[in-house]
Amino acid sequence: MTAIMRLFIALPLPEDIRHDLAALQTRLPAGRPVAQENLHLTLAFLGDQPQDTAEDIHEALDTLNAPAPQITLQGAEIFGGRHGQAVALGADCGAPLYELHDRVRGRLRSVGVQPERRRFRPHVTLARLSGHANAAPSLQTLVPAQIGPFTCPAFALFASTLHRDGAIHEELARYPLA
Ligand code: 3AM
Repeated sequence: MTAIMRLFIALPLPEDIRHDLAALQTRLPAGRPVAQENLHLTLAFLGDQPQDTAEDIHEALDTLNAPAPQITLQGAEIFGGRHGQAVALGADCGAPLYELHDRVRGRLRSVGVQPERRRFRPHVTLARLSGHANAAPSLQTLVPAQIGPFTCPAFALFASTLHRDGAIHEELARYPLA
């Protein structure tokens, strides 16, 4: 039987930035905070993939060379809806992050993987709320926040395992950026 893995590609955040985000999370009035070690900026969500495909994806990403993006986290955002809401900080960034996103997608297509088509809105999810919760107070807390600028020196392939009290993310491989 082939193992199936739930995969996504993301920028891990520097430790000091995750620390600052954790301080911000303690001020959120509602929701389930994302664990500090799991804070990331998603580039592509791939969903369930067979292990062979995961290996093809790894090989395709391993030779990708791109500049390291510089990012400032600011701007309160809400994603999702009835089935659950993500409270997030937007990512203010220049062309390198969009270029990296495009190149990652190109590499995925080269191995026959079609990532979701939604427009790329770079963000870091800080907490999850149920679909019917009022997100306004959480968004208000985030409006004045500004974290960075910082540089992400690598992106990574993650496996996500769903558990009752949140997802566990395992970093499978890390790809350096110049
Ligand atoms: O970076 P964030 O937290 O916004 O919401 C999930 C998380 O995004 C998203 O993939 C990231 C790593 O888990 N995700 C989970 N299921 C998804 C789905 N079915 C999804 N994105 C799109 N479609």
